[in-house]
Amino acid sequence: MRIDIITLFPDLIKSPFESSILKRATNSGKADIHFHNLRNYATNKHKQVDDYPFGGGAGMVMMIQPIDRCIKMLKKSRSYDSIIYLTPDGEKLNQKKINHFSTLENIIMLCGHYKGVDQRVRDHLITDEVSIGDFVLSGGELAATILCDCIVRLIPGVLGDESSALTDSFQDDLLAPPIYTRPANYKGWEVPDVLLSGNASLINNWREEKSLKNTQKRRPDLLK
Ligand code: 6GU
Repeated sequence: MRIDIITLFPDLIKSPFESSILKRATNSGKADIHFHNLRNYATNKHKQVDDYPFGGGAGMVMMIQPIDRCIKMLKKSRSYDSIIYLTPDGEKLNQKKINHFSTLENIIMLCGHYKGVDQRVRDHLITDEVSIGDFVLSGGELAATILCDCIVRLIPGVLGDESSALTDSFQDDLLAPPIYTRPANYKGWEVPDVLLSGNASLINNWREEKSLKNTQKRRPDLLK
């Protein structure tokens, strides 16, 4: 999978790709991530990428020309399955959407800043609009990083234990059960006996029950 991230602040998000799962995925070639500094696609000599909003109002608007040039350049070399704009007024991200994105070959992510992009970018160049939740970030970069992380870990072969993505919270609309490791007793705080029993079917039942109880207690909305 190839992901092209278009941003005014590439340095803001390069480092998360240099550790852990994202690093392993890129080093092994399973994920191919490229950063594009929008300023390099500015069309005037001041390298301008934003301008005042028509009709007045506070804040600046990201101009269409640099974004169009950058996307056009990328499209010359390959076709894209999805061109995602990260914006707080996009569709709220969930595991189902992430599962879908993880099946795609080529994705562009456009990170918004200031007041956002000229509406014509959204109307004519973007195929998907994603928000990561009901709160406002200062830009789309951190959201794009989160989206990349969520997608890349689902690419086959990226996670060490192949089954582990399947037992994530949300993968079946249930929260994950509690987990424990050694020591079985720490300062008198004990691990539930059933997990030490060696009885796989008892353990499975316990985990399913805990998943359901956790979900009922913390996220009843998921059960509807
Ligand atoms: Cl995708 N961008 C920004 N700027 N804020 C957000 C967001 C995205 N998702 C939630 N808040």
